[in-house]
Amino acid sequence: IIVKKIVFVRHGQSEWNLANKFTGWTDVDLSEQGIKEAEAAGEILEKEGFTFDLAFTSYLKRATKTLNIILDIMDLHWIPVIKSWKLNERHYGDLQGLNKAEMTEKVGEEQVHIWRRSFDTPPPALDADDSRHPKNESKYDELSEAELPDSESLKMTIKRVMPFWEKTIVPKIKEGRKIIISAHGNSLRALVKHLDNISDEEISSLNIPTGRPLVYEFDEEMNVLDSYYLGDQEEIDAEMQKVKDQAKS
Ligand code: DG2
Repeated sequence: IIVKKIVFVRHGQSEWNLANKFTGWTDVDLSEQGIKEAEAAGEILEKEGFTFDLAFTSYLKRATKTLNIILDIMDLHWIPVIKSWKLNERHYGDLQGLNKAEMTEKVGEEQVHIWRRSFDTPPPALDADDSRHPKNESKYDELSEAELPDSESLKMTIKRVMPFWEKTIVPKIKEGRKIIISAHGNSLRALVKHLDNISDEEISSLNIPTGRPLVYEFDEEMNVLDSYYLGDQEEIDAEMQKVKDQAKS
């Protein structure tokens, strides 16, 4: 059988991952460590013999810059890059900009866990007149009223990520294109939930580390044959645990 491989990567550490703030659609930059993580991702992909001829990313610079750094390291500047808001991070509503650990002190661990990992409870919504609302950003002008989020649960995120996956990405995988997707903790959790058939309950314990290439192998019917992170597995496990514990006070 012909095995098709694709690579997902959560952007390297962002300024607000570092500051431990709820980020969502806030367009923050990579931290210095995040840049290094992206470089290391490019290096290990090259070392493991990966190459790409098509890339997908979000409208958020922490993901696009991570992709650019990886493509720079791999000398793959030429490949087409398709950007879509549908790969954006889950919108974190009115929580955007608040510190995760401080909020745990304020409202308790359980409430923050619901905000971060509930399948279908969205965080508190942004007011329509809030200056952070995506309707005030020209990069989201293409979105209809109904598409513009003021907060999203994972379930709502799945509703916009999965059609993009099915209609735009899967046909390219089937054509045999060699694809890398640079996205975000929760937009990737949406994809992994689908690919690994994870239940609504179990997905709450899945955490994705920054800057670590995650490889999926498919057969020609798009059945998942295997999936694995590139890199030191012990380090990666520790990083996943850190993401999980991020909101601890
Ligand atoms: C983080 C994820 O998104 O946070 O929006 O704060 O992947 O873009 O850094 P990312 C955010 P958690 O849901 O893990 O708290």
